[in-house]
Formats: sequence, structure tokens, C-alpha cells
Amino acid sequence: MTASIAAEAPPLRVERLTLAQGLARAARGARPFAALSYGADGNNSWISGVSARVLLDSEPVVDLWHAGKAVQSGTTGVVRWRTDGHWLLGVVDLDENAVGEDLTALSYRAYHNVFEAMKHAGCPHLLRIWNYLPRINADGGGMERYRQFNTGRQQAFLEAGQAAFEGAPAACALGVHEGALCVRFLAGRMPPVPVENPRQVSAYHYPSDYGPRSPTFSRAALAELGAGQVALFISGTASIVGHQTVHAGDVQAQLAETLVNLRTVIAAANQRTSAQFSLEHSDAVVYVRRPADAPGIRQQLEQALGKGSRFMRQAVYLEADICRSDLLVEIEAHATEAGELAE
Ligand code: 3EB
Repeated sequence: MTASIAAEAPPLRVERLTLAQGLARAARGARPFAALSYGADGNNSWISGVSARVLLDSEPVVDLWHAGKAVQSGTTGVVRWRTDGHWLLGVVDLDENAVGEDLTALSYRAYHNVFEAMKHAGCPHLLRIWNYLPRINADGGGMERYRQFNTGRQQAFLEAGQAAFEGAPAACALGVHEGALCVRFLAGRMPPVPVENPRQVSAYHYPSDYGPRSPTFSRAALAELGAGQVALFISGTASIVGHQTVHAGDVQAQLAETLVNLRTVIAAANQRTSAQFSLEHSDAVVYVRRPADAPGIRQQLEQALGKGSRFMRQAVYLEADICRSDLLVEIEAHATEAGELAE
């Protein structure tokens, strides 16, 4: 039988608002458990922003996370965290220049501290991670910076006894033009159900052509949130088939392939739960390498998903670099639906 989250655990809920709406609500006294914003670098004790430019006329958005009322906050090394004892949301913002370590060492340190914070909070299972790296495709002294990041990240997972292969959390890793190394994470008391994409080689099994240590993430992760809700966290998804980039240089074909990948991983997830997810009914972030591609990307998404879909109403478009320099677009999403995990 699949273990369920403890009956007394407060349910976790997530809601996406414009950043202005989210701030207004918090100003009226209803401070959420935590908040992750996209497209504005407002940072304080409960909100963490990514400093990437919002494209088109879309507004910065915020995902408000609601959990138990009794929130404890603290820091562990470079991690700032908030927990209600059942759920843990934490943030690392590391200025590389101030620290003077290479990105391999910094990434290792960030994740080492993440796992210490999780231990402290009694939330040993990672569900979802968001990574933002300054200059992700630049050379880091003989090795691409994304590859340095992968090296430090995997090392920290292995040392902590965390699932670095099957069972790894959902994740994304994007490049920002400037700012700090930013890692945000959601952890809980129960392990997620990892989901892979049958069209793609699992990223944790990528061959060494992509770097000495493979990326540490699952294509998607399912988790029970309590109150009869299941969450699907879909990792950053791009135009990769097998382990190879397809349609280099052709943004339209890359987006079409990305949509097939998204639908395929959602179908795989739906086999593991009574909750039924769809791309149309999800909250997405669309990362675009070249700002001039954004209008065409939105139009193509509208054709595929319908103008009135939740996806189209809620999506935010950000200028970002993708972890392979030949990828032009990447999409991540999450959704919650009523149901339970399959046995
Ligand atoms: C890919 O499929 C595209 O390193 O955490 C997507 C999601 C990607 C997460 C990560 C990287 C990561 O390989 C890149």
C-alpha cells in the first residue's frame, strides 16, 4: 500500500497570482507560507524572486504556497527556509563573486546546506527544485558552467544519501544574465512518485558527452498534498528526444516537440494516480532564449492549447538561457487535481 501523508498534516496548496495581486494580499495581513515569483527580484523573508525579464506584455507572477499556520523560519548555512513541520520551502541566493569558489564548489555547498536544512526540519524528501544560474552556457575554466553545476549537485546528492537517479525530484535549470546562483526547493515528509518520459533517456542516465556527472532530476514528480489533492510537478521540458537535441535552430519545431514531450510525460503521470492531469489545465513558465521568438511562441501555444485554457491565462514568459546552447525554448509546469496516488 502506498503510505499517505499523516492525517494531521496541514495540506499544501499553491495558487498563482500576478505579483501585484500577491503583494496586495500579503499587505492585508494574509502572508502565505512562502512565495516564488517570476520576473521580478523582490526578495524578503517569504518571497523569492528570479531576476529574469518578463516578455510580451505578461505581468510578473507569483506562486503562493499555503501550508500550516505555525511557520518556523531560519537559516542553515546559505539556505533560508520556512517550515510548518510537514512542508519545507527554502531558498539559496549565492553571490559567486562574494564567495570566491568555483561553481562546482558553490553548487555542492548550496545543495549540502539544502540537505542539512531538510534534516533539521524533518522533511527528508525533495519534491521540486528550481535552479537559476548566471551565465549557464559560459565556460567555467575548462568546463561549461552548467556542467560544473551538475558535478557539484550530484556530489552533494550522493553524499547525503539522496536519490540522485531513480526517485530524484522534479527540477528545472535555467540561465539568467546576471545575479546570484539561485536554488529554491520544496521538500516534504513523503517521497514523491517520480515519472519519466518514454521518449527521452532519463536525464540522470545521460551519456558523458553532456558532462562528467549527469543532471539530477526526474522528468516529473507526483506528490499527495493532503485534503485529497495530488500535485504534478513537471520539470523543465525541451526539444530533446532520446538524449539528443532535435530541431536545432528551428524554434517552431522545437516548441512542437516540447509539446509532445509535455503531453507524453503527463500521460505517464496519469497512469500512476487517479487524479487526471492535462497540459491545458496547468500553470506554466515558458523560458525563451531569444526575446524576438516570444510572440510566435505564444501564438503557437494558443493554437495548440486554446486561448481560454488555464495554461494560456496563467503562463508567464521569461527571457532565459536554456542549459544546452542549441535549445531555444523550455517549459515547466505544475498542477493540482483531486485524487490519490496509485498503489
Ligand atoms: C533537459 O531535458 C533540459 O539540470 O535540473 C531540464 C530540467 C533541464 C532540469 C536540471 C535541466 C534540468 O535536459 C534541461
